[in-house]
Amino acid sequence: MFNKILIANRGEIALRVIRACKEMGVKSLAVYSVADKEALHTRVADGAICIGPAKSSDSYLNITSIISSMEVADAEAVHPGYGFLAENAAFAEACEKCGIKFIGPTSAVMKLMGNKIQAKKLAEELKVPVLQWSNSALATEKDALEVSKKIGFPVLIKAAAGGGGRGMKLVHTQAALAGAFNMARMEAIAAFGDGEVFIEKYCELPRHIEIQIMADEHGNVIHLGERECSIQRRHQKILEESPSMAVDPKLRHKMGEAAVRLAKAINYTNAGTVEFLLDKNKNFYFMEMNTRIQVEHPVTEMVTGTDIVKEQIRIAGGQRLSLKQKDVTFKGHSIECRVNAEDPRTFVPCPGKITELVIPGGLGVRIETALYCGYTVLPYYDNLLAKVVVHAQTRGEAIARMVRTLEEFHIGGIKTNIPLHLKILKDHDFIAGNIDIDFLSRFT
Ligand code: MV4
Repeated sequence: MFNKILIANRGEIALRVIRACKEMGVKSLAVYSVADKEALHTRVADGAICIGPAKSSDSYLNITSIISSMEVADAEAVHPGYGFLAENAAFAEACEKCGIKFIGPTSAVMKLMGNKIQAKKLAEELKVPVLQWSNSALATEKDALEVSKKIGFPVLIKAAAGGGGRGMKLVHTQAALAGAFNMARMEAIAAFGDGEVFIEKYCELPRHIEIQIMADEHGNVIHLGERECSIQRRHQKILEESPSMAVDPKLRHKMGEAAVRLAKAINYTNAGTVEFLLDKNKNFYFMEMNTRIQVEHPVTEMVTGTDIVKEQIRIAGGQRLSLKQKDVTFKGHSIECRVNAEDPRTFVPCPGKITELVIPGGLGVRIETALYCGYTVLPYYDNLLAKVVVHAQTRGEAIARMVRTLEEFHIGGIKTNIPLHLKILKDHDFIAGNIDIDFLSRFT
């Protein structure tokens, strides 16, 4: 096993990884920006190195600075968490070249899955269902029109280098297509330096369901079931749960098997997530693969009793998966609420000093946070304050447990979206499990 791991991240996910390291007897090395000198991850790790100014591009995204820190402090492996460098194939490649173990898949696999056209082609070859699409990148307006007419409106224009909903354009009519196509291409060049776009049939009011997979470096791949992630706003997930009300054991098996098939075909290693849309008729379609640990991984941990982060570290150390597919069982129901520093009505972020803090607890409650009383929430980074995760035997009990937990949670000095969560948790459609990706926009 590794002697020392560098955690190339901050906030709750950095703490999550540091805790796993400590329990495994692995030394943890934090990196921090000048603004994060007093942050909890900086203080709790076995060591910490300052990697630059507050701005992410100068610190948490500074590949040179992070790799130098590894050399200086003699760390053998790096955990990227989520965001920042987690899906940066150039960073993974730099690690490979420097003899540093990147805790995640290889740079080649990250590059492959980073291109949504290649990923979709691969899924299609493997008979993993996909929505009708252009089958390749589109060169001209004329091609775009031809394909769209064949598929039928509405269509979505997506960037090959996009993902997570970035750079998508919904087109309802033939008249609007040319403008949207050119706009999508220009925006893709500006955002990703790659103007390749493709067209897909628009799926109306689907659910966003994702499958967690784990793969070791000996060819073993398993799935840990699904997460229901439909409650989102502008592609920012707000509340996630497992299992999904829409997924029965048979569908779970089919989606899990499809995700495993995809992972095996590319010799995927470490933790990954295969994203699907599930339509009203319970047909599922591959969207993309995320090659990182995800924010919402705890709900999967709660229902399967696995420690995904420890498993990631073990896998990167060359060990075999600690369980086989037949050992994976699903127990009870878990919900995660992302508590953000924001105005609950306008969603405008509101950083500032935490003047009072009461963190809830009790049976079946897990709080993932790097907050402490007196800490100042910084404007430079994302506004996630805490993930409140509950586990109970049934969904109804999990909802009741989440309500009482959020009511106990007191964060003084800044505004949070806890009131929004409480409103969702009391909504009749949510309680009935009648949700889709537009739930929140209808709701607020
Ligand atoms: C779609 C879609 C409907 N039809 N593709 C968003 C994230 C990325 N993984 C793919 N996404 C979607 N792709 C087709 N053909 C719906 C989504 C989608 C979404 C779209 C608009 C607003 C919120 C959304 C949330 C989840 C998924």
